[in-house]
Amino acid sequence: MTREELLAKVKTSRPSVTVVGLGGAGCNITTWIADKKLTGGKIIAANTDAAHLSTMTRADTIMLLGEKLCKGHGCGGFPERGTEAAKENLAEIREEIKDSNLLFLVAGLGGGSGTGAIPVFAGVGRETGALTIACVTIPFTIEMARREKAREAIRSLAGTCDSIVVIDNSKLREVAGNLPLKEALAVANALVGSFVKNITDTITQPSLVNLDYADLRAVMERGGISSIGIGEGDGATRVEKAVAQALSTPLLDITDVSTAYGVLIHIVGGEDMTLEEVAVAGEQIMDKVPNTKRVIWGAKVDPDIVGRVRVMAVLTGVTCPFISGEVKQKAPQPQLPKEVVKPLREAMEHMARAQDDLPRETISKAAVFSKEK
Ligand SMILES: Nc1nc2c(ncn2[C@@H]2O[C@H](COP(=O)(O)OP(=O)(O)OP(=O)(O)O)[C@@H](O)[C@H]2O)c(=O)[nH]1
Ligand SMILES: [Mg+2]
Repeated sequence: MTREELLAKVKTSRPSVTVVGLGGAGCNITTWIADKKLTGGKIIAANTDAAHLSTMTRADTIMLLGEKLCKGHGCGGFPERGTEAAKENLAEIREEIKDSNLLFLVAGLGGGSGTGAIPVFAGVGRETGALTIACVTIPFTIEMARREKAREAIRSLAGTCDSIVVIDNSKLREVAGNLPLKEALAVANALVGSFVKNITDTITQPSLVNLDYADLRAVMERGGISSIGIGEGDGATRVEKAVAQALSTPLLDITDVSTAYGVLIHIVGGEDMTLEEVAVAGEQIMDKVPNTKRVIWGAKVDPDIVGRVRVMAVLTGVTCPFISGEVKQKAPQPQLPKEVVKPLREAMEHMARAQDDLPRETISKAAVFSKEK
């Protein structure tokens, strides 16, 4: 094989990624992703609300769902309408995602359009064999009835999606020190957005020796409910601190961290981060999540960070009281150190920045490990 042939092969074998934002919140999150320059993926904004959709200028494709049924006016909070609306567009949905290997479906659950449409898109993802990952938020506790709709939607997604990454808006506020609502929504956008962007960039940028599609598939395929945690650390044991924190403060209350099926860790640190630190962190994860079958992790150097590291941990195959309907026993809130509560938002913004194109010399320091037990 010549070098040219090999390069052509690399190009054609690169996974094709599609990110679909559904409903108002889902579309807003895709705008966040587009603003941070998603490499190697296409963005579709889909909504029944024509006015909101008309503001989606950053998407590659816009899709007005259920034009006949909703006449461009939204679903008024009724998921059944959202489902019927999306069914009107089935042919178009199939056409748009037929070549995708990796499909992210992004929505704020609790309304009509996103909540109702997401199972229809997930069904098409399943049909085409794409690795289908729903990334959703659960409404705030004050949005009572909406939380119930979100619960039903997640249960129904469990049968069609490979993984459902869930962020509970209420938990997010708790962890980040009771943020005002509007800021909490912005943080939720950044969290869901950086999850999608981290993964997409890592598996589509050939210059980064990093997680590949097969690694991702091994952890996320039939992965069930997943939760995300964020951590940050400094000092001699900064990676350990950051990983421990990310694992101990998931943004969805889960029954038992130690029973997670898979773990995906994404680490961003400065040029002073060493491979040894990253390897030690891997061992530590294995200790904290003893029943885990698969752990994959990637580390990336960002010259803008000095002395600190930031970690995003995704736990797959977890059970959570909200979705199973168990009465939640209010566990004592872990006392988070001040330096953690404050920079949660900063950490998010930072993770987003860290994904911007890095100069080549820093890329050579990026490391990845893949491990299977
Ligand atoms: N992250 C994030 N969440 C949001 C935003 N706006 C609303 N939400 C959350 O998402 C839930 C669903 O709201 P929308 O996305 O506006 O609803 P929709 O899917 O457009 O449904 P309809 O408007 O009823 O057709 C709300 O209950 C909020 O919890 C946003 O901009 N960002
Ligand atoms: Mg709407």
